Amino acid sequence: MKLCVMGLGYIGLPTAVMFAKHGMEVVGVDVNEKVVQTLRSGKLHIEEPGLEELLNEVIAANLLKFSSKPEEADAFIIAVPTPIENDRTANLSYVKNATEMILPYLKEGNLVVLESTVPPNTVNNVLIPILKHSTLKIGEELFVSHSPERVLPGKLLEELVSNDRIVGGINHRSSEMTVALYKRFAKGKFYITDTTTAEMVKLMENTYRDVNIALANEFARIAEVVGFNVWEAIQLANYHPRVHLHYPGPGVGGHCIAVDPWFIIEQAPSESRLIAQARDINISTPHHVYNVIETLVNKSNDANITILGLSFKGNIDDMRESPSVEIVGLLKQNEYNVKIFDPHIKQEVPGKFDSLEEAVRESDCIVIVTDHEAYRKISPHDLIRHVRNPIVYDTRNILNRDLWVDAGFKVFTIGSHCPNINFEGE
Ligand code: SAJ
Repeated sequence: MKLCVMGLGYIGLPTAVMFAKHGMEVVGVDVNEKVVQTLRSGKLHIEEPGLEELLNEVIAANLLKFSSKPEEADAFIIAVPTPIENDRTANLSYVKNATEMILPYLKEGNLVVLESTVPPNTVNNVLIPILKHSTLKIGEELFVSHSPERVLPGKLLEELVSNDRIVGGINHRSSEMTVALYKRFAKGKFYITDTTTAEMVKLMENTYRDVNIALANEFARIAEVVGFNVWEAIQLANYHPRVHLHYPGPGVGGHCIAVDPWFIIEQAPSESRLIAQARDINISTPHHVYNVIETLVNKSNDANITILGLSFKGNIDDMRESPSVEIVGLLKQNEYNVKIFDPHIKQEVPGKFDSLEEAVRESDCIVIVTDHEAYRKISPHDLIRHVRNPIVYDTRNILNRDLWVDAGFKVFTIGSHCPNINFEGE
């Protein structure tokens, strides 16, 4: 059986590799020629533990090849990005383009699975009208489903296998074919539903997290005003068997949680009031972090701020929608000198240093923005020699407070009482 995967990003590539690893002949297609060349040479253009080894294994076994054009196959998976426009509506141009690209290659009996996260009714209102341009009868000769990816970057290979899958076919046959396809490697449970429900399930999962994180961020701001430690309070509240509070931080990043709620708001704006409010709180959180930094340093002093972390969350190289980028931008706009250190980000970023020591030299405030494991291991006793003012602001609560205080740092943590901080105007 042959598979054609459209889109070789964070989801399409590992998916293509997994199918090849499980014996399918796979062609991975990407419109970006550079991505195709990189992958052909056995190198990755993204960071994901374990993926490069597996990629080379399946290339060597002749099971996976890469191209900028689709080929005839038994099944097609569309895993292209669905970015958000400035007006906060979904940009479905990649989905449309990928669907149009496969049209000439479709044959009777084929299955088309949309994996990209999309607003409700995209399969019915966008995919099907394009697929109707083939001469095949939809649902009888051509089968279609939506099976959203739900894997976590950094744990992709493991979660592709172990996660449960939602399968929303346009009819039962489409769903059954989709289940049979993914069963080649997926060990989780399969739940069959209709396409619109499948689209909504994915959006609801991520919206649940966004709203829950907004609540945690709100509790953090309340803690700073009222005077308690939100981290301890959340931990204690979560001992209740039916309470699962999320954690505050510098804001919500990534291409999923910061984006997906808008896909619901777009379709039902008047009904999505809580979802929109949560988005507002999370979007304003980097500004809150900036305001706290302002209160911690003496601006007249030509202040140097060290930002630890550019990726939107720990131990990955993904900067999409990262709150850190927003915080750096705000600091620069306000004429702070910003030095950045992030061992996971390989690309050039202005102000980014390759060594921690250089990034903290003459620093007036070190801000932990990303919860990279590497930052937990920093020795404050070594660091203090290089800084100008020993102040650290931890927006992830990852530092060993006693250790840093013992080394001579003033430690501030988001969501705990910071004396002398005035949050006026937020
Ligand atoms: N964050 C907090 N507090 C928390 C949890 C997360 O501030 O308690 C922040 C993170 O630092 C990050 C952002 O939220 O900036 C999102 O991180 P995440 O780990 O929650 O989400 P993603 O975007 O890496 O992955 C999510 C996952 N969805 C769910 O857990 C419901 C993943 O399973 C999905 O596959 C992915 O979105 C997606 O593609 O939709």
